[in-house]
Amino acid sequence: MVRRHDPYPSRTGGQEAIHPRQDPVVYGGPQAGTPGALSGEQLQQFEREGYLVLPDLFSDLLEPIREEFHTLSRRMRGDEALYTEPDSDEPRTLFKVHAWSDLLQQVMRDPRILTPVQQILGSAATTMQSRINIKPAFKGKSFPWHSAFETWHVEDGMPRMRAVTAWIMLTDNSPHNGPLYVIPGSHKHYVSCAGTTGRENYRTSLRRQTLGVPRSETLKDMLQEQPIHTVSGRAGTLVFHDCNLLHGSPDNISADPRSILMYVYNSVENAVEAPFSDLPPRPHYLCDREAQPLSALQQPLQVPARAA
Ligand code: 6CS
Repeated sequence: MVRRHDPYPSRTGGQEAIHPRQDPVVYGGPQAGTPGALSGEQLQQFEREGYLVLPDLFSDLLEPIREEFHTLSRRMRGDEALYTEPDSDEPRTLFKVHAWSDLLQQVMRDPRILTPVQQILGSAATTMQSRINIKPAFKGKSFPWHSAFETWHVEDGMPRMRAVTAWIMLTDNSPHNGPLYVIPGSHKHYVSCAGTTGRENYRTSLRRQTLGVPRSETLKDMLQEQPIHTVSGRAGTLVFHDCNLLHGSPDNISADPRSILMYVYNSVENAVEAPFSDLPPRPHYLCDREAQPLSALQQPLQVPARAA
């Protein structure tokens, strides 16, 4: 059997190593005259730092999204797509929210998100994954440093770095309530991690990830060159981050809950293949292998005011 070429090997049983990224970060460009399009400067910033923050862009939809989430979290209790915290039964992440909710499916197609996504990917996009992450006050647990692409490549078969994560802050994200930490510029390197992936690794990794986490020595070197940025902002802020950006987040020991709504957009020219781990693919709620190209709503989504 001829072995498939793997451009980004990881967890192949060898030692950890750092390789340069082989793919562009931004595949498209400015779209003068298109409402909501990112400027050349914003695209350059995303290319350089690997993330971009657009304050308050979704403030108008916060209430309906929050209400929808409360309904969903009651309805989905006990479902496989709802993951709990490592040490308790508190909900941690609800996956594939765009499939369980019309509203969240429409938000996914809102041009305020989809136009920049198409600029970054230089193509139409599909939604590979969506989720709501919940970090309750005092109890919400951390996520360690990792590149999402590393997992998607090994466990889902995403071939190249041509995907972007877009997320909306559903509560204020302060420096204290377990916000996202990123290492700007880290998306230009690929950390090929040690270890080998076990069957159904996702059952534990989504509660507490251990594989695909770079060694402390590697992180120390990276952080000497480029210190951590904390991604904070008011509820309603929209953030884009590159699929290979090293990110993580600390426990929430503050009195303020933190939650976010997240969509992973993959280029239609980067369709997922068989996982590079050679293990069976992860379930549909983690990686939608049948996702169709998305068309943007004609206008930014407007939710009618409810009668008093
Ligand atoms: O498993 C996933 O798809 C995502 N979640 C985690 C906790 N790590 C890898 C990736 O970002």
